[in-house]
Amino acid sequence: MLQDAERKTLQDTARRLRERIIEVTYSCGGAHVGGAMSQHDLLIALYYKYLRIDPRNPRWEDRDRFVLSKGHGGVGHAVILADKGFYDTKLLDDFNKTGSPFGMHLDWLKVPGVDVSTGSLGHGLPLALGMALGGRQQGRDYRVYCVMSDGELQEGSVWEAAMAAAQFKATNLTAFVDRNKLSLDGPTESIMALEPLDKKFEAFGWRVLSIDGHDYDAICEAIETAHAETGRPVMIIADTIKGKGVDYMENQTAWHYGGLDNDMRDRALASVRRMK
Ligand SMILES: Cc1ncc(C[n+]2csc(CCOP(=O)(O)OP(=O)(O)O)c2C)c(N)n1
Repeated sequence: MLQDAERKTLQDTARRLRERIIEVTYSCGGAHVGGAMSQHDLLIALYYKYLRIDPRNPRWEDRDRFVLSKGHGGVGHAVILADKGFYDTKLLDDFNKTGSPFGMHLDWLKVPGVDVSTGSLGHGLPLALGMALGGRQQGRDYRVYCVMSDGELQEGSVWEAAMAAAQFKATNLTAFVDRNKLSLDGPTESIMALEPLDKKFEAFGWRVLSIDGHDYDAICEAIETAHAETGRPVMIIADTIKGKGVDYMENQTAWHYGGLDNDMRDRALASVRRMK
């Protein structure tokens, strides 16, 4: 269990940065806002409690690595990196505009704090595994975290990496599935069924933890369980809500990607401000 004050700090930070996601989505004309909202509490817990990083030294060799394999959620990652001090938050005023360092998918050569460019789904887990094995080979004690979307699990490369991570006992790798159950054009279970997803990863040799992906006590407990695991890599299947926090976006496939007019922005902000 988290202390009340710490839980509240995480929730307040999450709410404040959900507002930033809405502001950036409004100003840039459109973004993958539904998935940015579902992944958000996982990223907040990692960035504000666990990741060993130094915003003044983004390429520090002993930093923990973070791979947003669902690279289309870049708008959510970008507001967090700005808030952590990797760059001036004013830069986000031009997010995804011509000449900006920020594309919809973040480029690690242009955006400080990004460890790897993602966007083409299915590459993040293999890359994260390579970083984890590389760190172990070099005798470094950094950890690697990877967040995937559930629709992304259609990519065969995810399962190749899952097999290899278990084979090589990559316990310095912790992966998450943002299990919001909706993909770009409908429910995952009608497009390409994933269930029983926990059993699939278990069969591939992972320890699987299934949690509420918006509950900070559950997220933190799962991450700490993963840190303590010595035999198998850990997959955290986080039950989430696409569009979490914005009432009219929640569980709506249509909000996979979207733009906001003034009224939509105001209603989205009001909804987020009502969150705990
Ligand atoms: C290899 C590849 N194929 C297709 C796409 C286009 N695409 C972007 S997001 C997306 C769906 C991603 O999964 P989903 O579960 O919808 O993500 P989330 O709900 O977490 O936003 C697809 C197919 C892509 N980025 N990469």
